[in-house]
Amino acid sequence: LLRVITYGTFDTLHYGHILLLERARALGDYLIVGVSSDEFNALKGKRAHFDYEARVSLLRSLRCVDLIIPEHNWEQKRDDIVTHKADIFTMGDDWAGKFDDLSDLCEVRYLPRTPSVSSTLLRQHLATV
Ligand code: C2G
Repeated sequence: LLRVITYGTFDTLHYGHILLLERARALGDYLIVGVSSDEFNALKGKRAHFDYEARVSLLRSLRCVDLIIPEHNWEQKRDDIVTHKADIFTMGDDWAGKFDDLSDLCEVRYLPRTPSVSSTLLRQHLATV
């Protein structure tokens, strides 16, 4: 069975994240998601609205997510891939090329990012239908 791994903050979980996770899961049979800790977000220069526990609890509700692990730093991916026997590493293509160094361990795939879905975009769209 093919095991897929991906990482992210997944703050204010939205359509773009969910599409990405469903497509990541569809690359194989089992999806592992590394969720950025609040401390790592600070390192990434990202301020999440929701804390780690809240972001994890939302992801747990998704059928396509099989296992959640914490993401504490940039360096852990290689160990995670080995530990969790991941066959495919995938990220949205805003990261295209950035993780190609992992290709000695597993397949590296970048999936098209969903044009960021915002209430403004939705409102504009709904006004046209
Ligand atoms: N994403 C997407 N469409 C969006 C927003 C995000 O496809 N409209 C994807 C991103 O490409 C990423 C995943 O959803 O693959 C999670 O996005 P973020 O939570 O923004 O994660 P990021 O801050 O990019 O952290 O070590 C990797 C980092 O943890 C990635």
